[in-house]
Amino acid sequence: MVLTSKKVVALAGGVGGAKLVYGLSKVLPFDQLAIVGNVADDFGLYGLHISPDLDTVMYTLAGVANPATGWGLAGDSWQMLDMLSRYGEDAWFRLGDRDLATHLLRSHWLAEGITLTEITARLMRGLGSPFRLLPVTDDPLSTIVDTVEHGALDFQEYFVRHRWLPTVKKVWFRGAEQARMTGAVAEALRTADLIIFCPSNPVLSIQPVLAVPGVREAIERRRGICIAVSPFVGGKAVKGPASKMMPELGLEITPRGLLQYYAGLLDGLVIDESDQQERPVEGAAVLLTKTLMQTDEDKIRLADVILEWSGSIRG
Ligand code: FO1
Repeated sequence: MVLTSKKVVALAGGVGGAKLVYGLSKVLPFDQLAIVGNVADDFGLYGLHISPDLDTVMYTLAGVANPATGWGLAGDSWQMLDMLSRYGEDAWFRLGDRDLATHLLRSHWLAEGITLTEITARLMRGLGSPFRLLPVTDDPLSTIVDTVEHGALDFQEYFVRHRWLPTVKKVWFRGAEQARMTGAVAEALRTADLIIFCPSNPVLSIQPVLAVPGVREAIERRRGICIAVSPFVGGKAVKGPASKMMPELGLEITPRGLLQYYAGLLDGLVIDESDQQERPVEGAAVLLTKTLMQTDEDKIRLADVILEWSGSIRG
């Protein structure tokens, strides 16, 4: 295990990102890891403010995530959903009974005027995780997916209700122009020794973070310390819609395509051994390793290998 004094910032959203963040949390002291979380898949349901990507990372770090789905809480029950169904509601978004407490508290505190950043810190403390999980912005930001079949869909409508079946024409982020990067995120990026783009969906999880004014520029100013971990293994995404939607958007699901997508931001790229043929030839240092994270040991090993290798890429 590498015990390092590096300050690491991980940009993460969704289950793949949470897995690597878990590995990093096991090899870095708590004050040397900050996670910048996507909030553009946040949405309102029955008056509740739900932050799926923040919660996925939070539950994973706290060791309480549902291992089967990656989102939600392990061992949760569904009585509230059953009751909603009895009232004739279409309970398409599965909120577990215990998970509900997170959304209730978050919504209550937001209504009191407390920022999402402070709320996330309180929830993390409550779950006993000492790490800094920083929403990229405290302002409203929403992913909108323009589809051939249904027109513009709010992200969770596309992802959960329509099970990412519709053909994607365009993805954009409502509120991005007005959203302000938080001071905590600006400070974390400014003082980082290493910035890692986690193996999250580039379009749905990382792009909304980069879309917040100032974030891309803050990362560009830190060239020499920025790496991405490819979310692709064997030419397709490990989980979720990336393999389907990226080609629909004309994007290549190869390490080379990823490098083009993150053009101007990366100094290094970590790719799976199975994608060796697709190895980009220029533009970034490349680490070939096993990136598939099935067990906790896989997550910790990958975090360890990345931290060790990252010492050699500094430009
Ligand atoms: N994903 C699903 O595919 N179906 C669900 O019913 C669902 C419920 C859910 C509840 C709370 C939560 O925090 C996440 C939930 N997710 C669900 C996951 C989530 O919507 C997506 O994985 C992310 O937004 C994409 O990163």
